[in-house]
Amino acid sequence: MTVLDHDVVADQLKNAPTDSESVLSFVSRVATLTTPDDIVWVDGSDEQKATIADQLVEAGTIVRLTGTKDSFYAASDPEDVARVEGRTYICSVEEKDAGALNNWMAPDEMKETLEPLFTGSMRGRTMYVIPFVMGHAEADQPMFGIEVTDSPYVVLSMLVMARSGKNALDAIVANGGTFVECVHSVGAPLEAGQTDVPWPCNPTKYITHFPEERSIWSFGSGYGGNALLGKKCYALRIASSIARDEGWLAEHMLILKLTSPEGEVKYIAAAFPSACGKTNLAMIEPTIPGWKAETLGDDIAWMRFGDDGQLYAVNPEFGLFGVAPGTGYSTNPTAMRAIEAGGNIFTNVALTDDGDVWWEGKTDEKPAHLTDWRGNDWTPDSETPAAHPNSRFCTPIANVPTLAPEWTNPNGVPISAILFGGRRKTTMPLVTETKDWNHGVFMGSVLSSETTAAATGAVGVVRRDPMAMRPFIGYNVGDYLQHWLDIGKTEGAQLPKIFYVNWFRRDENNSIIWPGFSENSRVLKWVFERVAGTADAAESPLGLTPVEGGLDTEGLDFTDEELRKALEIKPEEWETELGLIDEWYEQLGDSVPAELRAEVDNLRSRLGLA
Ligand code: GTP
Ligand code: SPV
Ligand code: MN
Repeated sequence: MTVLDHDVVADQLKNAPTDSESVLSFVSRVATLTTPDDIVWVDGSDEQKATIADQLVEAGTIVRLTGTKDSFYAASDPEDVARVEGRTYICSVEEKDAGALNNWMAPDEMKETLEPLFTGSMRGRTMYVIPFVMGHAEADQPMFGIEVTDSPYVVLSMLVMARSGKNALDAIVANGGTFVECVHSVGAPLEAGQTDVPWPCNPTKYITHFPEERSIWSFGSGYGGNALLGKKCYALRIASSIARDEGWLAEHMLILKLTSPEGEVKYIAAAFPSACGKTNLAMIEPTIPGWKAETLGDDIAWMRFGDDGQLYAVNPEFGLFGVAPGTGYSTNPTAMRAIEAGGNIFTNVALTDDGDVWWEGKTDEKPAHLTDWRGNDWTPDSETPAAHPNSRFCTPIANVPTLAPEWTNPNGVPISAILFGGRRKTTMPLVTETKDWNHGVFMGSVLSSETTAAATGAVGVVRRDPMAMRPFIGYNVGDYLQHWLDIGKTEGAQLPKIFYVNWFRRDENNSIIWPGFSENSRVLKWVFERVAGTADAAESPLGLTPVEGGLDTEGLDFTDEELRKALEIKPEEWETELGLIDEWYEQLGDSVPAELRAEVDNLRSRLGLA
């Protein structure tokens, strides 16, 4: 074991920009273990960013684009393209606290497993120290972190995705020096004289969380949710565990502001699983005259009760890490304009011959020649996609032309409606309103979706994904569902209404029935009017459904028959679904709160299937 002696680390820390005991002791502990050649403190300055980008270009990790302003292209190792749920662990002290959906290992055992991997893992590399704050440093309860990483690609991405750098470090120190410790290594030490590869990583991967210590150790991957530790690891897994203790919610949700033609404003949050439409809905351009939508967040919402009993949501992030394929002027013009404004890092999309990027769906017409994400020549005749299905654009949220001004409010916006939804070919109607909070929590607890490329593994398989949080709940799923029920019992709570939506239902010809994308504004209008008390609804076994003519389809080429199919509740589909729900609750076992089991019985009897 080549551990740096204390003097070497002390020397490396000589020019540290802080004398905070907690910060220095964390950085020195990790440096002593991982033995980097050098330590660089990320300050967020343009100058430092430019130096790091130049080094990455030189190393062949990124390519500077000429077609989009201040933007770079990166291609990952083909084995490092998505979150690795099978390698993700919640290392709570007690196994029961990780629950039925998480991989678990005892903290001591995980530390013993990680120690040999991290020992000397940064040899030959620079260790970067990235102080960051999720949400606003001025929030009532600021949420700080420090990520140390040996990946300069992670540094550039974190500078986009989280408020990072000198200001964050100053705020950490000013607030008493506490932060979530985030340690990341690509796990590819370099021997003297060894040449590096463009995307260093390690076939062994561990994405590990210690909820009681509130620390994160990630090894072997440079990719998105595995490596940008402020995002899923902190803002969802660790934060959900903090939120449970403190009585708030950390959720996989977009936040949207809607203004009616009369000027009335409502804020909506929506949870859809990965690659199921959050970024698209967050940037929707309504097609109905007079309605306006503005963006607050596209992936994560932290919701705390305000003094008025309403749930206030903030987006803890600073950037977008959006799915590239399917993003184009016809589907998400707002995202395209944000990308055009520059400052992007694209990963695993395709390169055009004139120094720009392309992905399936960016334009209707395919370029005649590209370099695909694997570095091979590509033409429209190629049999494989040019961009990886989970390729991403990493873009400053400030670029979003529809960003709501409330985005700067450290304590967020009051949420009137929560939408749950997934990708289902059958069974789930376009929209339903749940009867009350518990019924809404039930519908969230049985949320189901076909799997996508956002995580490694099979794509297109229906799985249950409670509140779209299955891969992100940092504790026991049963406790999580109970926590949702408890939130509903909070004294004086002015709770949002909960809806369930499905943009992806198919007809007998396997065509998606609902046009989706900007036309989802029609569903949002109904949601808005239900919350405002101005739209009628009819009882249905699933809750409440639009009355005839209640969903505004004016100007849309959509027949009444198509609408009927989109909203239909088919008894035979629900018979199957109830069986699957029973199986799901069985899998979760005793942890399922009795109140939710009662909801299954109620649903069964409303469907006449009891
Ligand atoms: P993560 O960033 O992984 O959490 O994904 P996300 O939930 O933000 O998903 P995103 O908005 O990026 O959409 C993922 C895919 O779903 C894209 O390929 C979209 O084109 C497609 N999609 C989004 N909204 C709709 C819709 O209303 N209808 C249809 N048919 N497809 C949609
Ligand atoms: C998701 O998978 O839900 C994402 C992308 O938003 S990642 O950052 O990789 O988690
Ligand atoms: Mn996501």
